[in-house]
Amino acid sequence: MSSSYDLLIIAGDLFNDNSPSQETVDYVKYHLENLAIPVVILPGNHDCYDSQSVYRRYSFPQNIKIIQERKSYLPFPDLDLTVAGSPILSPHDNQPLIRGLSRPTNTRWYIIVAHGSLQIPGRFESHARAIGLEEITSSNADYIALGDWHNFADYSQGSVRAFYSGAPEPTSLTQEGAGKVASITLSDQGVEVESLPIGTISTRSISLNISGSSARQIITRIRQEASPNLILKVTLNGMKRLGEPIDLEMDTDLSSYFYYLQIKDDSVTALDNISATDYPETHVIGQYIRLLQGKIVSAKSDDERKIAEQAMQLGVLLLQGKEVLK
Ligand SMILES: [Mn+2]
Repeated sequence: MSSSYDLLIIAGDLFNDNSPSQETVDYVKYHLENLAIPVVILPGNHDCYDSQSVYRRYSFPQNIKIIQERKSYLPFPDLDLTVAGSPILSPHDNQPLIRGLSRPTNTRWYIIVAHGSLQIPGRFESHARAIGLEEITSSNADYIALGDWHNFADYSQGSVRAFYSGAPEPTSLTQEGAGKVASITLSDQGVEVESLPIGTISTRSISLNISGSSARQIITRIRQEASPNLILKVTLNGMKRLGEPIDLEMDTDLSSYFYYLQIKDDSVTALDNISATDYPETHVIGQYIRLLQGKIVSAKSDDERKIAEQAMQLGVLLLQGKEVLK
């Protein structure tokens, strides 16, 4: 892939913190060096350029340029291109990221790299490292490579193209737009931006109605979704079987079938000892209990009795306003 590209820009948070293992740093160095093209790294808030920065403690290969000072301009004469940006210098650094940069006159292409959150009135406000939309509009850049948010997103303003490439892999369920890089083509036709999927991990949410199911059946059902590259969220609803607590921990390695498994239990526990005397006959719920009790007593088989018992449980829970039939 790298053979068809001239430059790689990493818009911050390449490392999750400033103390990655030697192994991780070696892995990153090896692969970036192997690209054999210039790589610009902007320190983000997770890997900020403070005194303990990973970028100070390790030396990086020649082709990697780390932005170390505010308002840096890195010229690439062969490409007739300049990359400008300000690194994050401490975890609470709140200095402007785009404002104050100006287009150099001696370059054809002008790219800004910035690591922060856009300020969009009514949607995202008063966030640290905020970037106003008007800063994009007035930047005079050909392209702004944004980092910090994990989903691929287009925030172009006016004639300035500005994108979050997003994270190369999702790290949580809310990151369905992650797993991409932004591929930029600069030509006489202008600036073309494409999202290229490179991620291997996907996210999915499912909900299971567990009414009448045993823990074993629920585990079997969840295991049908098994994939080592899947972030799965399972919401359980319905009614837990009487006298059978659902213990999904009985399968201790259920989560090992997934990249990440999250189970949210919204189910309702069956009622113990529903007694007609607790509910007056004049109330709908009292009428219902008496009707179902009659059916339980007169059931002609075990199956028929079980169905009537479950109907009584579900009906009472529903009449109490519980959501058991989602
Ligand atoms: Mn960040």
